[in-house]
Amino acid sequence: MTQSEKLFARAKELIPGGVNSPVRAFRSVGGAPFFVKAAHGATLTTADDRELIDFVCTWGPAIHGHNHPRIKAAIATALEAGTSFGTPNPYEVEMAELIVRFVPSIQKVRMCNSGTEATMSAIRLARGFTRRDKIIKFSGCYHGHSDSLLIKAGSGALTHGNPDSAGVPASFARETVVLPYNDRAALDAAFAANPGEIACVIIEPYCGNVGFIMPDAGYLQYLREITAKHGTLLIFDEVMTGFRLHLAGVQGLLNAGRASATTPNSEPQTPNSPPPFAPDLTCLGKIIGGGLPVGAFGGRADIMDHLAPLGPVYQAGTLSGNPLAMAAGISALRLLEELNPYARLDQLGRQLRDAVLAACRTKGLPVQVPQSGSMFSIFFTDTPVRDYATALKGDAKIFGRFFHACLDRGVYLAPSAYEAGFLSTAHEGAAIARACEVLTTAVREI
Ligand code: KE4
Repeated sequence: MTQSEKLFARAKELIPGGVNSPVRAFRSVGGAPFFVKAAHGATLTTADDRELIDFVCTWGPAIHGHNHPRIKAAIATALEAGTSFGTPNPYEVEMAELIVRFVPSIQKVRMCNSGTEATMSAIRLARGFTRRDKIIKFSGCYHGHSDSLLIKAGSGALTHGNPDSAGVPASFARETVVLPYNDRAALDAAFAANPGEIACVIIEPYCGNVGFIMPDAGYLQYLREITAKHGTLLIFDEVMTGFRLHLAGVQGLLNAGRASATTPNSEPQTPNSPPPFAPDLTCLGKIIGGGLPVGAFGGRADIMDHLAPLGPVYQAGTLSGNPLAMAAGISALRLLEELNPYARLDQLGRQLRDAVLAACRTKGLPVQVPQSGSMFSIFFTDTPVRDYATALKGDAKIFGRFFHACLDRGVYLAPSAYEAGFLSTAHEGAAIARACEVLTTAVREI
Protein backbone atom coordinates (compact mmCIF):
# COMPACT_ATOMS: atom_id res chain seq x y z
CA MET A 1 0.00 0.00 0.00
CA THR A 2 1.13 3.55 -0.68
CA GLN A 3 1.43 6.07 2.16
CA SER A 4 -1.68 7.85 0.87
CA GLU A 5 -3.61 4.58 0.82
CA LYS A 6 -2.55 3.82 4.40
CA LEU A 7 -3.50 7.32 5.54
CA PHE A 8 -6.84 7.15 3.73
CA ALA A 9 -7.65 3.78 5.34
CA ARG A 10 -7.00 5.29 8.79
CA ALA A 11 -8.86 8.49 7.93
CA LYS A 12 -11.98 6.60 6.81
CA GLU A 13 -12.18 4.96 10.24
CA LEU A 14 -12.30 8.32 12.00
CA ILE A 15 -13.49 11.01 9.57
CA PRO A 16 -16.69 10.67 7.48
CA GLY A 17 -15.58 9.62 4.01
CA GLY A 18 -11.98 10.09 5.16
CA VAL A 19 -12.10 13.80 4.36
CA ASN A 20 -12.85 17.03 6.16
CA SER A 21 -14.52 18.48 3.08
CA PRO A 22 -16.51 16.30 0.65
CA VAL A 23 -15.13 17.62 -2.64
CA ARG A 24 -11.68 16.28 -1.65
CA ALA A 25 -12.94 12.71 -1.77
CA PHE A 26 -12.58 12.14 -5.55
CA ARG A 27 -16.10 10.61 -5.50
CA SER A 28 -17.11 12.12 -8.84
CA VAL A 29 -13.84 11.37 -10.69
CA GLY A 30 -13.25 7.94 -9.12
CA GLY A 31 -10.21 6.60 -7.35
CA ALA A 32 -8.93 7.59 -3.91
CA PRO A 33 -7.53 10.95 -2.90
CA PHE A 34 -3.80 11.38 -2.39
CA PHE A 35 -2.53 12.96 0.83
CA VAL A 36 -0.27 16.00 0.67
CA LYS A 37 2.57 16.58 3.10
CA ALA A 38 4.02 19.77 1.66
CA ALA A 39 3.29 22.49 -0.89
CA HIS A 40 5.60 25.08 -2.40
CA GLY A 41 4.99 27.41 -5.33
CA ALA A 42 2.93 25.61 -7.99
CA THR A 43 3.75 22.17 -6.59
CA LEU A 44 2.20 19.74 -4.13
CA THR A 45 4.31 16.96 -2.61
CA THR A 46 2.26 13.89 -1.78
CA ALA A 47 2.78 11.54 1.15
CA ASP A 48 4.51 9.26 -1.40
CA ASP A 49 6.85 12.03 -2.54
CA ARG A 50 5.12 12.52 -5.89
CA GLU A 51 5.34 16.13 -7.12
CA LEU A 52 2.16 17.45 -8.73
CA ILE A 53 1.58 20.74 -10.53
CA ASP A 54 -1.42 22.11 -8.64
CA PHE A 55 -4.36 23.83 -10.38
CA VAL A 56 -6.57 23.79 -7.29
CA CYS A 57 -4.40 26.20 -5.25
CA THR A 58 -6.20 25.09 -2.06
CA TRP A 59 -9.48 26.14 -3.79
CA GLY A 60 -8.33 29.67 -4.48
CA PRO A 61 -6.25 31.17 -1.63
CA ALA A 62 -2.81 30.39 -3.10
CA ILE A 63 -2.73 33.10 -5.78
CA HIS A 64 0.99 33.62 -5.02
CA GLY A 65 1.64 29.88 -5.06
CA HIS A 66 1.98 27.76 -1.93
CA ASN A 67 4.11 28.75 1.07
CA HIS A 68 5.23 32.07 -0.38
CA PRO A 69 8.26 33.31 1.62
CA ARG A 70 6.70 36.72 2.26
CA ILE A 71 3.50 35.17 3.68
CA LYS A 72 5.43 32.60 5.67
CA ALA A 73 7.59 35.35 7.19
CA ALA A 74 4.51 37.41 8.07
CA ILE A 75 2.97 34.46 9.91
CA ALA A 76 6.26 33.75 11.73
CA THR A 77 6.48 37.37 12.90
CA ALA A 78 2.89 37.37 14.14
CA LEU A 79 3.44 33.98 15.82
CA GLU A 80 6.22 35.44 17.98
CA ALA A 81 3.54 37.50 19.75
CA GLY A 82 1.10 34.62 20.21
CA THR A 83 -1.67 32.89 18.25
CA SER A 84 -4.95 34.41 19.44
CA PHE A 85 -5.92 37.14 21.88
CA GLY A 86 -9.72 37.28 21.82
CA THR A 87 -9.38 41.06 21.86
CA PRO A 88 -9.08 43.66 19.12
CA ASN A 89 -5.60 43.64 17.63
CA PRO A 90 -3.67 45.98 15.26
CA TYR A 91 -3.73 43.46 12.38
CA GLU A 92 -7.52 43.64 12.18
CA VAL A 93 -7.39 47.41 11.64
CA GLU A 94 -4.75 47.10 8.93
CA MET A 95 -6.77 44.38 7.17
CA ALA A 96 -9.94 46.50 7.31
CA GLU A 97 -8.06 49.50 5.90
CA LEU A 98 -6.72 47.41 3.00
CA ILE A 99 -10.11 45.88 2.13
CA VAL A 100 -11.87 49.26 2.26
CA ARG A 101 -9.14 50.83 0.12
CA PHE A 102 -9.10 48.07 -2.50
CA VAL A 103 -12.86 47.47 -2.74
CA PRO A 104 -14.53 50.90 -2.96
CA SER A 105 -18.06 49.54 -2.42
CA ILE A 106 -16.97 48.38 1.05
CA GLN A 107 -17.23 51.22 3.57
CA LYS A 108 -17.16 48.92 6.62
CA VAL A 109 -16.14 45.28 6.98
CA ARG A 110 -16.47 42.51 9.57
CA MET A 111 -13.97 39.64 9.68
CA CYS A 112 -15.02 36.03 10.31
CA ASN A 113 -13.51 32.58 9.82
CA SER A 114 -14.84 31.15 6.57
CA GLY A 115 -16.71 32.01 3.40
CA THR A 116 -19.70 30.16 4.81
CA GLU A 117 -19.78 32.45 7.83
CA ALA A 118 -19.39 35.48 5.59
CA THR A 119 -22.38 34.66 3.36
CA MET A 120 -24.53 33.36 6.22
CA SER A 121 -23.89 36.59 8.14
CA ALA A 122 -24.49 38.79 5.09
CA ILE A 123 -27.85 37.09 4.50
CA ARG A 124 -28.85 37.59 8.14
CA LEU A 125 -27.78 41.23 7.97
CA ALA A 126 -29.80 41.77 4.77
CA ARG A 127 -32.87 40.22 6.40
CA GLY A 128 -32.41 42.33 9.54
CA PHE A 129 -31.84 45.53 7.58
CA THR A 130 -34.79 45.09 5.18
CA ARG A 131 -37.07 43.23 7.66
CA ARG A 132 -37.82 40.82 4.83
CA ASP A 133 -37.35 37.04 4.90
CA LYS A 134 -37.05 35.80 1.30
CA ILE A 135 -33.72 35.60 -0.53
CA ILE A 136 -32.82 34.85 -4.14
CA LYS A 137 -29.87 32.68 -5.12
CA PHE A 138 -28.97 31.02 -8.43
CA SER A 139 -28.87 27.32 -9.23
CA GLY A 140 -25.33 26.00 -9.22
CA CYS A 141 -23.98 28.91 -7.19
CA TYR A 142 -22.37 27.75 -3.96
CA HIS A 143 -22.10 30.09 -1.02
CA GLY A 144 -20.91 27.68 1.65
CA HIS A 145 -23.03 25.29 3.66
CA SER A 146 -25.44 27.40 5.75
CA ASP A 147 -29.04 26.16 5.63
CA SER A 148 -30.59 28.99 3.64
CA LEU A 149 -28.00 28.61 0.90
CA LEU A 150 -27.76 24.84 0.50
CA ILE A 151 -30.60 24.93 -2.02
CA LYS A 152 -29.69 23.93 -5.58
CA ALA A 153 -26.08 24.56 -4.52
CA GLY A 154 -22.97 23.92 -6.57
CA SER A 155 -19.47 22.71 -5.68
CA GLY A 156 -19.39 19.59 -3.52
CA ALA A 157 -23.17 19.59 -3.07
CA LEU A 158 -23.64 19.31 -6.83
CA THR A 159 -20.63 17.02 -7.25
CA HIS A 160 -22.16 14.54 -4.83
CA GLY A 161 -25.66 14.83 -6.25
CA ASN A 162 -27.22 16.55 -3.23
CA PRO A 163 -27.60 20.18 -4.29
CA ASP A 164 -30.52 20.29 -1.85
CA SER A 165 -28.92 18.92 1.30
CA ALA A 166 -30.78 16.72 3.75
CA GLY A 167 -31.28 18.37 7.12
CA VAL A 168 -32.44 21.72 5.79
CA PRO A 169 -35.98 22.35 7.13
CA ALA A 170 -38.62 22.89 4.43
CA SER A 171 -39.50 26.12 6.22
CA PHE A 172 -35.97 27.40 5.53
CA ALA A 173 -36.00 26.24 1.91
CA ARG A 174 -39.30 28.03 1.29
CA GLU A 175 -37.61 31.35 2.00
CA THR A 176 -34.99 30.73 -0.70
CA VAL A 177 -36.04 31.43 -4.29
CA VAL A 178 -33.68 29.74 -6.76
CA LEU A 179 -33.35 31.16 -10.27
CA PRO A 180 -31.32 30.24 -13.35
CA TYR A 181 -28.14 32.32 -13.74
CA ASN A 182 -27.99 34.66 -16.74
CA ASP A 183 -31.81 34.77 -17.05
CA ARG A 184 -33.30 38.26 -16.84
CA ALA A 185 -36.90 37.11 -17.41
CA ALA A 186 -36.63 34.79 -14.39
CA LEU A 187 -35.52 37.75 -12.29
CA ASP A 188 -38.47 39.85 -13.46
CA ALA A 189 -40.89 37.02 -12.68
CA ALA A 190 -39.44 36.39 -9.20
CA PHE A 191 -39.75 40.01 -8.16
CA ALA A 192 -43.26 40.23 -9.61
CA ALA A 193 -44.28 37.11 -7.68
CA ASN A 194 -42.77 38.30 -4.39
CA PRO A 195 -43.47 42.06 -4.26
CA GLY A 196 -41.72 43.74 -1.34
CA GLU A 197 -40.63 40.39 0.11
CA ILE A 198 -37.08 39.84 -1.20
CA ALA A 199 -34.44 40.83 1.36
CA CYS A 200 -31.47 40.20 -0.90
CA VAL A 201 -30.13 38.57 -3.99
CA ILE A 202 -26.85 36.74 -3.47
CA ILE A 203 -24.78 35.81 -6.49
CA GLU A 204 -21.34 34.60 -7.43
CA PRO A 205 -20.79 37.34 -10.05
CA TYR A 206 -18.54 34.90 -11.88
CA CYS A 207 -19.65 31.38 -10.95
CA GLY A 208 -16.81 29.13 -9.79
CA ASN A 209 -18.83 26.29 -8.29
CA VAL A 210 -20.62 24.78 -11.24
CA GLY A 211 -17.45 24.84 -13.24
CA PHE A 212 -16.52 28.40 -14.27
CA ILE A 213 -19.30 30.48 -15.84
CA MET A 214 -19.20 34.20 -16.69
CA PRO A 215 -22.24 36.50 -16.92
CA ASP A 216 -23.76 37.64 -20.21
CA ALA A 217 -22.92 41.25 -21.05
CA GLY A 218 -25.16 43.53 -19.01
CA TYR A 219 -26.59 40.80 -16.76
CA LEU A 220 -24.97 42.01 -13.55
CA GLN A 221 -25.89 45.60 -14.32
CA TYR A 222 -29.50 44.45 -14.80
CA LEU A 223 -29.35 42.69 -11.46
CA ARG A 224 -28.16 45.90 -9.83
CA GLU A 225 -31.02 47.88 -11.40
CA ILE A 226 -33.81 45.48 -10.48
CA THR A 227 -32.62 45.00 -6.88
CA ALA A 228 -32.30 48.77 -6.36
CA LYS A 229 -35.79 49.25 -7.83
CA HIS A 230 -37.32 46.79 -5.33
CA GLY A 231 -35.37 47.85 -2.23
CA THR A 232 -33.60 44.50 -2.27
CA LEU A 233 -29.95 44.31 -1.26
CA LEU A 234 -27.46 42.97 -3.81
CA ILE A 235 -24.82 40.72 -2.26
CA PHE A 236 -21.77 39.79 -4.36
CA ASP A 237 -20.28 36.58 -3.07
CA GLU A 238 -16.64 37.23 -4.02
CA VAL A 239 -15.20 34.66 -1.63
CA MET A 240 -13.57 33.05 -4.67
CA THR A 241 -13.28 35.96 -7.11
CA GLY A 242 -12.27 38.65 -4.61
CA PHE A 243 -8.62 39.63 -5.22
CA ARG A 244 -8.47 36.63 -7.62
CA LEU A 245 -9.52 38.46 -10.82
CA HIS A 246 -8.88 42.07 -9.83
CA LEU A 247 -7.91 43.94 -6.66
CA ALA A 248 -11.62 44.78 -6.37
CA GLY A 249 -12.86 41.41 -7.65
CA VAL A 250 -15.52 41.15 -10.34
CA GLN A 251 -16.95 44.51 -9.28
CA GLY A 252 -13.53 45.92 -10.11
CA LEU A 253 -13.78 44.40 -13.60
CA LEU A 254 -17.31 45.79 -13.96
CA ASN A 255 -16.06 49.26 -13.10
CA ALA A 256 -13.22 48.85 -15.57
CA GLY A 257 -15.81 47.82 -18.18
CA ARG A 258 -14.61 44.29 -18.64
CA ALA A 259 -16.84 41.84 -16.78
CA SER A 260 -18.90 39.84 -19.16
CA ALA A 261 -18.62 36.58 -21.04
CA THR A 262 -17.63 38.50 -24.13
CA THR A 263 -15.02 40.88 -22.76
CA PRO A 264 -12.64 39.05 -20.43
CA ASN A 265 -10.12 41.29 -18.76
CA SER A 266 -6.60 41.57 -20.05
CA GLU A 267 -5.12 45.00 -19.25
CA PRO A 268 -3.28 45.61 -15.97
CA GLN A 269 -5.59 46.46 -13.09
CA THR A 270 -5.37 49.31 -10.63
CA PRO A 271 -7.43 50.01 -7.49
CA ASN A 272 -10.70 51.68 -8.46
CA SER A 273 -11.87 55.24 -8.04
CA PRO A 274 -15.38 55.50 -6.48
CA PRO A 275 -17.32 52.79 -8.27
CA PRO A 276 -20.23 53.45 -10.65
CA PHE A 277 -21.16 49.81 -10.02
CA ALA A 278 -21.49 48.80 -6.38
CA PRO A 279 -23.20 45.85 -4.71
CA ASP A 280 -24.65 46.67 -1.29
CA LEU A 281 -22.66 43.93 0.44
CA THR A 282 -19.66 41.84 -0.61
CA CYS A 283 -18.47 38.54 0.88
CA LEU A 284 -14.77 37.70 0.86
CA GLY A 285 -12.55 34.81 1.93
CA LYS A 286 -9.76 32.56 0.67
CA ILE A 287 -7.04 34.96 -0.64
CA ILE A 288 -7.54 37.46 2.23
CA GLY A 289 -6.39 34.81 4.69
CA GLY A 290 -3.18 33.97 2.82
CA GLY A 291 -4.02 30.27 3.29
CA LEU A 292 -5.25 30.52 6.89
CA PRO A 293 -8.94 30.27 7.93
CA VAL A 294 -10.74 33.51 7.07
CA GLY A 295 -13.91 35.17 5.82
CA ALA A 296 -15.19 38.72 5.68
CA PHE A 297 -18.30 40.63 4.67
CA GLY A 298 -18.66 44.34 4.16
CA GLY A 299 -20.41 47.09 2.27
CA ARG A 300 -22.51 50.16 2.87
CA ALA A 301 -21.86 51.61 6.34
CA ASP A 302 -25.58 52.25 6.93
CA ILE A 303 -26.20 48.52 6.49
CA MET A 304 -23.10 47.29 8.35
CA ASP A 305 -23.97 49.47 11.36
CA HIS A 306 -26.99 47.21 11.93
CA LEU A 307 -24.53 44.62 13.25
CA ALA A 308 -23.99 44.08 16.97
CA PRO A 309 -22.73 45.76 19.07
CA LEU A 310 -24.16 48.81 17.24
CA GLY A 311 -27.36 47.30 15.90
CA PRO A 312 -29.85 44.44 16.30
CA VAL A 313 -28.27 41.86 13.95
CA TYR A 314 -26.06 39.51 15.94
CA GLN A 315 -22.88 38.03 14.47
CA ALA A 316 -19.73 36.87 16.28
CA GLY A 317 -16.69 34.57 16.24
CA THR A 318 -14.05 33.42 18.72
CA LEU A 319 -11.27 33.57 16.17
CA SER A 320 -12.60 36.37 13.97
CA GLY A 321 -9.71 38.71 13.12
CA ASN A 322 -7.20 36.13 14.31
CA PRO A 323 -3.75 37.78 14.25
CA LEU A 324 -2.05 34.96 12.30
CA ALA A 325 -4.75 34.89 9.62
CA MET A 326 -4.76 38.68 9.40
CA ALA A 327 -0.94 38.84 9.12
CA ALA A 328 -0.98 36.20 6.36
CA GLY A 329 -3.81 37.94 4.50
CA ILE A 330 -2.29 41.39 4.81
CA SER A 331 0.98 40.14 3.29
CA ALA A 332 -0.96 38.41 0.46
CA LEU A 333 -2.88 41.61 -0.34
CA ARG A 334 0.18 43.83 -0.15
CA LEU A 335 1.99 41.45 -2.51
CA LEU A 336 -0.93 41.73 -4.96
CA GLU A 337 -0.74 45.51 -4.82
CA GLU A 338 3.01 45.43 -5.41
CA LEU A 339 2.99 42.82 -8.20
CA ASN A 340 -0.33 43.70 -9.90
CA PRO A 341 -0.16 40.21 -11.47
CA TYR A 342 -3.60 40.14 -13.10
CA ALA A 343 -2.54 40.64 -16.71
CA ARG A 344 0.19 37.99 -16.34
CA LEU A 345 -2.24 35.58 -14.70
CA ASP A 346 -4.67 36.13 -17.58
CA GLN A 347 -1.91 35.27 -20.06
CA LEU A 348 -1.18 32.04 -18.17
CA GLY A 349 -4.90 31.23 -18.18
CA ARG A 350 -5.10 31.82 -21.93
CA GLN A 351 -2.03 29.63 -22.50
CA LEU A 352 -3.68 26.75 -20.67
CA ARG A 353 -7.05 27.35 -22.36
CA ASP A 354 -5.48 27.45 -25.83
CA ALA A 355 -3.55 24.22 -25.21
CA VAL A 356 -6.76 22.35 -24.31
CA LEU A 357 -8.74 23.89 -27.20
CA ALA A 358 -6.03 22.99 -29.72
CA ALA A 359 -5.68 19.41 -28.48
CA CYS A 360 -9.46 18.84 -28.51
CA ARG A 361 -9.76 20.40 -31.97
CA THR A 362 -7.11 18.01 -33.29
CA LYS A 363 -8.97 15.09 -31.74
CA GLY A 364 -12.40 16.31 -32.82
CA LEU A 365 -13.53 16.31 -29.18
CA PRO A 366 -16.14 18.98 -28.30
CA VAL A 367 -14.98 21.15 -25.40
CA GLN A 368 -15.68 24.51 -23.76
CA VAL A 369 -12.89 26.19 -21.80
CA PRO A 370 -14.29 29.33 -20.16
CA GLN A 371 -11.42 31.37 -18.71
CA SER A 372 -10.84 34.79 -17.23
CA GLY A 373 -7.59 35.73 -15.56
CA SER A 374 -6.43 32.84 -13.36
CA MET A 375 -9.78 31.01 -13.31
CA PHE A 376 -10.93 28.41 -15.82
CA SER A 377 -12.81 25.19 -16.22
CA ILE A 378 -13.12 22.46 -18.83
CA PHE A 379 -16.51 21.17 -20.01
CA PHE A 380 -16.55 18.34 -22.53
CA THR A 381 -19.58 19.44 -24.54
CA ASP A 382 -20.28 21.35 -27.74
CA THR A 383 -22.90 23.48 -25.95
CA PRO A 384 -21.71 26.87 -24.73
CA VAL A 385 -22.00 26.77 -20.92
CA ARG A 386 -23.86 29.72 -19.44
CA ASP A 387 -25.83 28.27 -16.50
CA TYR A 388 -26.46 25.20 -14.33
CA ALA A 389 -28.46 23.35 -17.02
CA THR A 390 -25.80 23.75 -19.71
CA ALA A 391 -23.01 22.97 -17.25
CA LEU A 392 -24.64 19.58 -16.67
CA LYS A 393 -24.28 18.88 -20.40
CA GLY A 394 -20.54 18.51 -19.86
CA ASP A 395 -19.61 14.82 -20.06
CA ALA A 396 -18.54 14.00 -16.48
CA LYS A 397 -17.24 10.57 -17.50
CA ILE A 398 -14.85 12.06 -20.05
CA PHE A 399 -13.86 14.64 -17.45
CA GLY A 400 -13.08 11.83 -14.98
CA ARG A 401 -10.85 10.06 -17.52
CA PHE A 402 -9.18 13.40 -18.38
CA PHE A 403 -8.63 14.19 -14.70
CA HIS A 404 -6.83 10.89 -14.11
CA ALA A 405 -4.84 11.08 -17.36
CA CYS A 406 -3.52 14.43 -16.13
CA LEU A 407 -2.94 13.21 -12.58
CA ASP A 408 -1.05 10.17 -13.82
CA ARG A 409 1.29 12.62 -15.55
CA GLY A 410 1.74 14.93 -12.56
CA VAL A 411 -0.94 17.57 -13.10
CA TYR A 412 -3.67 17.96 -10.47
CA LEU A 413 -6.94 19.52 -11.62
CA ALA A 414 -9.95 20.07 -9.36
CA PRO A 415 -11.41 16.57 -8.73
CA SER A 416 -14.84 17.52 -10.06
CA ALA A 417 -16.33 18.74 -13.33
CA TYR A 418 -18.24 21.29 -11.22
CA GLU A 419 -15.34 23.26 -9.84
CA ALA A 420 -13.11 26.03 -11.18
CA GLY A 421 -9.38 25.66 -11.76
CA PHE A 422 -6.93 28.22 -10.44
CA LEU A 423 -3.49 29.45 -11.50
CA SER A 424 -0.92 31.28 -9.41
CA THR A 425 2.01 33.52 -10.20
CA ALA A 426 4.18 30.50 -9.36
CA HIS A 427 2.85 28.69 -12.47
CA GLU A 428 4.75 31.02 -14.77
CA GLY A 429 7.56 29.41 -16.79
CA ALA A 430 8.31 25.70 -16.39
CA ALA A 431 5.09 24.74 -14.58
CA ILE A 432 2.68 26.12 -17.19
CA ALA A 433 4.82 24.78 -20.04
CA ARG A 434 4.87 21.28 -18.54
CA ALA A 435 1.18 21.45 -17.70
CA CYS A 436 0.23 22.37 -21.28
CA GLU A 437 2.21 19.38 -22.55
CA VAL A 438 0.46 17.07 -20.09
CA LEU A 439 -3.01 18.46 -20.86
CA THR A 440 -2.33 17.98 -24.58
CA THR A 441 -1.19 14.38 -24.08
CA ALA A 442 -4.11 13.66 -21.75
CA VAL A 443 -6.63 14.81 -24.37
CA ARG A 444 -5.08 12.37 -26.84
CA GLU A 445 -5.34 9.53 -24.29
CA ILE A 446 -8.99 9.89 -23.22
P1 KE4 B 1 -15.74 28.22 2.93
O1 KE4 B 1 -16.80 28.12 4.01
O2 KE4 B 1 -15.46 26.89 2.28
O3 KE4 B 1 -14.47 28.98 3.39
O4 KE4 B 1 -16.33 29.18 1.77
C1 KE4 B 1 -17.58 28.85 1.21
C2 KE4 B 1 -17.69 29.49 -0.16
C3 KE4 B 1 -18.47 30.63 -0.30
N1 KE4 B 1 -18.60 31.24 -1.50
C4 KE4 B 1 -17.94 30.78 -2.59
C5 KE4 B 1 -18.10 31.49 -3.90
C6 KE4 B 1 -17.11 29.63 -2.50
O5 KE4 B 1 -16.47 29.18 -3.61
C7 KE4 B 1 -16.97 28.98 -1.26
C8 KE4 B 1 -16.13 27.73 -1.08
N2 KE4 B 1 -15.56 27.20 -2.26
C9 KE4 B 1 -15.32 25.76 -2.27
C10 KE4 B 1 -14.69 25.40 -3.61
N3 KE4 B 1 -15.64 25.38 -4.64
C11 KE4 B 1 -14.50 25.33 -1.12
C12 KE4 B 1 -13.91 23.93 -1.24
C13 KE4 B 1 -14.53 22.97 -0.27
O6 KE4 B 1 -15.77 23.03 -0.05
O7 KE4 B 1 -13.76 22.11 0.25
